[in-house]
Amino acid sequence: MKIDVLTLFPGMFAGPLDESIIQRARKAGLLELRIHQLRDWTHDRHKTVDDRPFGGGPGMVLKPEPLFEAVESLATDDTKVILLTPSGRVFNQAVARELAGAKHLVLVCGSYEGFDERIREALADDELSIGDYVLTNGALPAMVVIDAVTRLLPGALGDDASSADESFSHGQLEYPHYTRPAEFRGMKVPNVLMGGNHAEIEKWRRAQAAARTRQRRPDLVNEETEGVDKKKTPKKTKAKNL
Ligand code: 4GM
Repeated sequence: MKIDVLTLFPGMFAGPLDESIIQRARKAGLLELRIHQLRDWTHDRHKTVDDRPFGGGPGMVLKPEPLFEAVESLATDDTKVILLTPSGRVFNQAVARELAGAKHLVLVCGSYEGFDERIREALADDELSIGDYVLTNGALPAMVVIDAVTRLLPGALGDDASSADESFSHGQLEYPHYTRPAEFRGMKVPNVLMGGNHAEIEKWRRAQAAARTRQRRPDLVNEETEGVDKKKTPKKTKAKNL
């Protein structure tokens, strides 16, 4: 998969995506990641990317011209253009799985008060939010999306780990895990895990996961829609103006 990121803060991306599994996926060629400075698509001396809002009000708005030029230079027919914004549909594991099937993503990080509406209307295939809070810019949300998607790419996780066998893949929270020592400061590992009865262990884990999900995340409990995006926010249609 190819991912191009458009940001005013490319320096923020050095570090988080240069470590561990993401770095390994990049080196293996599973992920081709390119971070771009949006100001590279400006033409004025001051590299202006934003301007005051028509109608007045606080803050600045990202101008359409640099973003249109940038996206037009990066996108092909296989590209999904995604804006990171607090008003996007909420990103979750189901959305991550959906994006992991794409060939090419262009992630557009906003800042300030957001994007000129024409960017949303004419450029974006989708708008995502990583949660109901406001950050100074879209770089961290973009990194969250990149991380969640990359680890789902076939071959990204080592032999020991499988993304099919984890929290959320069955729409539930994970069961409790233990490793050695069998007793630590008086706290014992549950007997069932020590016995080697795999059917019993499986049964125990299922029950634990179900109980934990019911208690901590009742919003996730519903057999019919297990593992799917329940609160499916409508996907964006370019024509629709909402
Ligand atoms: C306003 C409009 C995304 C602010 C567009 C971006 C939080 C998220 C920004 C923007 C952001 C999020 C920048 N803050 N919840 N700040 O995913 O891009």
